[in-house]
Amino acid sequence: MSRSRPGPSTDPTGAPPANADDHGAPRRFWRALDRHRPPGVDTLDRSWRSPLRGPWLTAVYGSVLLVGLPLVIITGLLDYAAYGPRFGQAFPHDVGWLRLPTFDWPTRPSWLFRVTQGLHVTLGIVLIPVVLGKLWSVIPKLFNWPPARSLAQVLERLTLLLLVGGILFQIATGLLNIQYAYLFGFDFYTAHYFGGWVFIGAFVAHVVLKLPRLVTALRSRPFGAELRTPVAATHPEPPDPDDLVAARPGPATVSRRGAVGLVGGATLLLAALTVGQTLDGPLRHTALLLPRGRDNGPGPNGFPVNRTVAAAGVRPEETGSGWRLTLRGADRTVTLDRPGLLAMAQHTAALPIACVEGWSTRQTWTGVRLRDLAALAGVADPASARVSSLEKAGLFREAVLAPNQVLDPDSLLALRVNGVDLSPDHGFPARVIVPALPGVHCTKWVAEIDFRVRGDD
Ligand SMILES: Nc1nc2c(c(=O)[nH]1)N[C@H]1C(S)=C(S)[C@@H](COP(=O)(O)O)O[C@H]1N2
Ligand SMILES: [Mo]
Repeated sequence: MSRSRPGPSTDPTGAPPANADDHGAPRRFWRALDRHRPPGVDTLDRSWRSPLRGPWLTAVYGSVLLVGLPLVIITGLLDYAAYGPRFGQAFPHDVGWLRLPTFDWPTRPSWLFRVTQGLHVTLGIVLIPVVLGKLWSVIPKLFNWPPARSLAQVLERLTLLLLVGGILFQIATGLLNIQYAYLFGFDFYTAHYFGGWVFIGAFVAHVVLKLPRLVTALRSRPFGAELRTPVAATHPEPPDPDDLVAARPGPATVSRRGAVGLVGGATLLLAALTVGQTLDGPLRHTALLLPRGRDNGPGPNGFPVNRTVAAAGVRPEETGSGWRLTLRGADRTVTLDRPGLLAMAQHTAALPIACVEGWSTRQTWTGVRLRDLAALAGVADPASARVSSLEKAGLFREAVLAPNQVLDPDSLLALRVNGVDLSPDHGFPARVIVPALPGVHCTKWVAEIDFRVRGDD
């Protein structure tokens, strides 16, 4: 043993000497593990010397995550619900027994999805420095030898593997998605969804196991006093049962205030570079980390475009004067051209578009109410509406709307935005805009709406 002080043997689940549960062969096994130390382990053990590591610092980072991560989890699950799993249009489609109770995503408040989506992405990004700080504070434990001293510890360390692996995986896939959206296609959603559940399970186990330690550790040093302590007065914490404090701490080069400030500062910087994508106004220019946070030129159509008309493969001749909208109802099919739609009652509403990549923006849309179109097709009380675009294939080709999303008085087939015609990139000749509907379902370049009657499949 390289350690100069008794370590986890004070732990009730610990190793030798005597433990009522540990006898015979199992006991010999854990002892042998302890004796056969792989080369390098002791050197490594001695090289973790920061006097800042200890229960208090770990608990400070931990308590931020204890508040922040549940918000990321809940908003993430809400986003899944917002996609309308009931219509088979949330990814992944089949989640087996992980299926949550389905409910119709509300249309009010109209900024609901903007908030859940924005919080999920923004918090997911700004918590990264806290996650890294917390991992730094416990990293020597990764190289502890023996890796476990009992079966209970093996299990605990397994949950840690899922916890750390889970959060790093979620961060990596999430970051890649907001940078290069839909490169992953189906696979990103599947990975991020199931990765999320792995993380949730490990997170709950970890909180249950460690919450008492967190509380004790926070109480051990008053926060305010700690923030006033300079480097010169920064000393290691007393040895702790979790072995977080270094066995041979070196002198402090940063205070705990410095360590907390570094992580806090990094978090604020990330926040400053990120929030702009969720807010309108001049702050949009500060969303430097996000390719999609940028303006789309000046003018009434100058707000972010997720996929351009060219990228979608919609040709100009399809959206010209030959364009027709087809409405299908129970017993009739109605065809309208753009002048015909403009001759109908027009309604104007200020509604946000909120994209899964995190950006959102509120614009003023004008067009025909979806419920008026439903009535025109003879389905005043639809069970659903399937909206198809001019696109031939792909994830965005069509979207299904629930009854509340068709009937809301602000749900529109928009023809104009901010007082002018929609630009080709924003969906000319007509696009769907519905309060609180995820951006991905606000179909652009609409070709057909199929209103289903209640009682149909
Ligand atoms: N037909 C079609 N509709 C679409 C898309 C698309 O690629 N094709 N992108 C969707 C996505 S993901 C979003 S976020 C919004 C973005 O609308 P905007 O480009 O007008 O801002 O349009 C949605 N509607
Ligand atoms: Mo989107």
